[in-house]
Amino acid sequence: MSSRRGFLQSFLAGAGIFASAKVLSAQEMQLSGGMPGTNMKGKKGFIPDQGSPVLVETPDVPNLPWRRDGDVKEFHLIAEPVKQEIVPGRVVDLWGYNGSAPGPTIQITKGDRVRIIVDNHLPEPTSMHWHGFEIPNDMDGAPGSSQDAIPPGGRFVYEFTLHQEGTYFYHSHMAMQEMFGMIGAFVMHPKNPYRPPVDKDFAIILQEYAILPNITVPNSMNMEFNWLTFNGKAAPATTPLIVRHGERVRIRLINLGMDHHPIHLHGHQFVVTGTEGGRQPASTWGPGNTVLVGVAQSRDIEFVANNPGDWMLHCHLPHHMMNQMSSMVGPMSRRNGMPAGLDMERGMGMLRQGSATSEENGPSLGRGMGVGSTAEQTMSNSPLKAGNPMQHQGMQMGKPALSEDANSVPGFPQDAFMEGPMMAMDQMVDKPENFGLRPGWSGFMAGMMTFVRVLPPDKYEQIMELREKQKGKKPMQMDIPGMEHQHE
Ligand SMILES: [Cu+2]
Repeated sequence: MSSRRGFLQSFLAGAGIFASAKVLSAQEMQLSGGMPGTNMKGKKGFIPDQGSPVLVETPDVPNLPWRRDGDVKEFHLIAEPVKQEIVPGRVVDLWGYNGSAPGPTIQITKGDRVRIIVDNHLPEPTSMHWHGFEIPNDMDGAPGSSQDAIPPGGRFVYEFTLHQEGTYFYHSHMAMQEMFGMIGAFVMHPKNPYRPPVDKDFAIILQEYAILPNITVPNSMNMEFNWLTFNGKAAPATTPLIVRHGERVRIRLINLGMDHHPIHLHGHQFVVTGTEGGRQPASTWGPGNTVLVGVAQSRDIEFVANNPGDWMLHCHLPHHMMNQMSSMVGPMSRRNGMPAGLDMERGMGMLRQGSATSEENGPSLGRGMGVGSTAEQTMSNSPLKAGNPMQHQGMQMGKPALSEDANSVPGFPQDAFMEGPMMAMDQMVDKPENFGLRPGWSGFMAGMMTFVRVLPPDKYEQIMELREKQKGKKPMQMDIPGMEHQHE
């Protein structure tokens, strides 16, 4: 990868752009306000009278730097394999762009002419589609019809002028590559902010992966998923959206997977102000708190953060609020040695024999995910007995986590205690944005889930300060015994 680093360095140096995210975002913010028309070209830092739209923040995903070449904004995307840490200790092999899956966020202003150089560092052909863009057909990135696929080691240069506004995205137009992480946000800002203007603007990309235990490569053929992510992270590793009490907030949700996701916000009503086709007229805005983001769609929601607190924002499909799912619920899971459904291969949709509807593949206790589900868990009948993992959870919470007669209640166990190690990992996911959350919070966060933290001014400033201090520093080291071996 040294050649790539060398290239990137010269690329960035040539553009006068620093690799520091902080400098970059400040510069982009100036520049994005300075491009309302061709008469402004070259005037760095120009601020239009009517103000600029705020820069979109994509938690856990960088912005893509760019350089100016005459009237053109030039971007560079490298399609390549990526090591993505979904939660602490779980590094998986995805494909993405510029070291990130999802790829970095591109932000431009309506009217911009852009050039996007796409290099293919994958072992197979790829192609880049600009989803929803009204651009010439030969720039559309449909392999076989609008262009030849980009071969391994190859390059394709896309160039077009953008006259649209809204939440768009780019993605590989090879279907299985789409399920491997190859998507990124492409925000087209209006020249002047919409009314009412927002104070904070966030983007979240929804993705899902099927990854067997002890394996790092997703099964892109699968129809059921055990890792559900916001911007490449599953809760509690997602980074909360930090908002000052009273601010107007926009969240742009983008979905490209096998499922539709009903995204729900606690504590507030919002309005849907945009789709993958751009801004919606205000006359269509009605209150809601759950928005269905269908496959290949984007939805912009806006609300006034008028209710202080740490509010959950999550997909409301129950299975999408879990990590590393396996068939461990229900009374049958309490009997030692009882098979709980299919074996690992068939549980992931890889049939060995018979049709999908044949008797042998018929109803079972659920699809196993391997470890901990192919065979039933060996567990004590007394949850509070010494040595039972549940006791640990109970101790953590300061009181017994389960009632004495739990085993006599039909359906037990159902909930979180059975999900993975299910220990709070507050320290492992420590970051400025999590500062001040209620202790143990992380034990109840999983899958497509994060917080919108509506903070009073003092707490808001405190987190902003911590964030400044944290910049440029290495991520927090994990000091949880037993987890070290999972790192590379
Ligand atoms: Cu979902």
